[in-house]
Amino acid sequence: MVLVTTSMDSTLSQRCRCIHKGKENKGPVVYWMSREQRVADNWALIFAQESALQKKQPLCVVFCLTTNFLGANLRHYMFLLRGLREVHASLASCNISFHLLQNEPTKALPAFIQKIDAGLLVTDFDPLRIKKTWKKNITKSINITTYEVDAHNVVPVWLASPKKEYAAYTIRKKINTVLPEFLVEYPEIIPHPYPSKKEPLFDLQRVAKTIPDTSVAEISWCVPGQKAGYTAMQSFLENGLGRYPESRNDPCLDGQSNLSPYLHFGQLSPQRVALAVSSAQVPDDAKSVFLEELIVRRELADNFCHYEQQYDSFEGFHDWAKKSLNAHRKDKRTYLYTQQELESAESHDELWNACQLDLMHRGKLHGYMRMYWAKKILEWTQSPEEALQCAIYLNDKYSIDGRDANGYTGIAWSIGGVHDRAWAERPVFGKIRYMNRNGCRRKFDVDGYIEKVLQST
Ligand code: FAD
Ligand code: FO1
Repeated sequence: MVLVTTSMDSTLSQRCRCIHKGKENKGPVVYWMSREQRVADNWALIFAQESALQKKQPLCVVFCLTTNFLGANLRHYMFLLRGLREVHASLASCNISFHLLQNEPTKALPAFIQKIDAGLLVTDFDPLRIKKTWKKNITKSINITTYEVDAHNVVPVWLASPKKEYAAYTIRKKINTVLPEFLVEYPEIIPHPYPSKKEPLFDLQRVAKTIPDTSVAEISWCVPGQKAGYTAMQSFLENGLGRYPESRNDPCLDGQSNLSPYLHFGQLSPQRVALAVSSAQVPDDAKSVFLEELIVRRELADNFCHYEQQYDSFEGFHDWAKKSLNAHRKDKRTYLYTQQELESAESHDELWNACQLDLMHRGKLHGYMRMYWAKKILEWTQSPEEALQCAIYLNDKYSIDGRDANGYTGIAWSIGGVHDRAWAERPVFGKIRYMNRNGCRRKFDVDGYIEKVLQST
């Protein structure tokens, strides 16, 4: 049994949980990296190295590449693969081998564990259904002990709350009460004294050729990788954080951090960002507004996807919302569009079309416009189920930060009122919060935004 010794960071043991009790063999420790694709500030890697040091064993990191992950395409895979090449090099400098296994984890991982006669398996927590299924199938077919580490949330999801939370106001206090204990500095990864056999760096172009869906081009405005993620964080702290409260909701200003691609692929640690924000020389108000999004909103999304099995379907909405949307199923839709018409930005509304063009070409739609974009899909499709399916499809196909707990939750908020309250009842929406163009006009220069998008696409 791996002892969580006092030398381990005191929060570390609370971030780990044993998901499979097997044999405690000798042999290397394997970290199956999936959500957290970085070396620094990664609790799962920290725990794996501590365990390997205790057992005086080598440490190997594996990433199982599946080329059809939830509809991902070349835009996503190139960002991911470029980041993994950097991870490979950083690990090699610490005598830790990195293995890119090109197959489903349920096939590739047990075979790898057997091949190197591994003694312990560590992996990172992810609330998505596909990850839970992978883990369930893998732990059925291996006989070594397996730990899961929540290296994404500052407060481990199972500690923040034992249940699905109703809204931000119900989880905020639970997180903020223990935040001082968990928002701590990270131990460093050290050169591993028990080296594992070096692995050659994988050939990016060769692996890229195995990606079947090349229908969406790579993005160019955001450089992938842990180094670029760290630089992007620093540049936001210097130039954006101070004005975040007043500029974050205006799509004509570049007022968001643009960190979500790095956070989604785990190339940057949210806890690192929170530590840096907390010690930044900016007004406290700017810090708290940003940390509310980065910690409370983001960790609420993990809470929702972890505890709500049906986080991406109508059934995952609250009863009041299901009842209200059901009562308005038969309401006449003034406009009705197919997924294809929406995907090609052919609605009657040029503001919505600009959002869709922005999403397709830039690969990241402004946070405020995401709400408007999703709510209009509810208004212009035949049913809430169709709206959900279409919003998830378009968001995951084009958004660089798609396939994320934040996305499924953001769409459930927009279409199903998850984490929101009931509003004045109206056709189609029932009591789901409504948004329209006039509301946008009151917030920002709508024509300016449309102009900006049309110029850049
Ligand atoms: P900033 O405003 O700089 O925020 C910094 C970080 O805080 C974000 O990266 C994110 O981790 C967190 N955050 C901010 N707002 C939210 C929020 N509302 N919910 C949860 N976390 C938040 N986020 C994704 O990461 N992937 C998605 O696919 C995604 N799809 C969305 C779809 C809809 C319909 C809606 C309403 C929201 C969606 N969001 C998604 C949440 C949010 O819009 C994005 O996280 C944010 O716009 C990312 O850009 P940023 O990092 O520049 O944000
Ligand atoms: N995780 C994996 O373990 N293997 C993959 O092949 C993989 C591909 C992938 C493609 C696009 C994308 O957005 C995410 C992808 N992920 C993959 C998961 C990702 O690393 C994150 O763990 C989750 O998406 C965040 O919950």
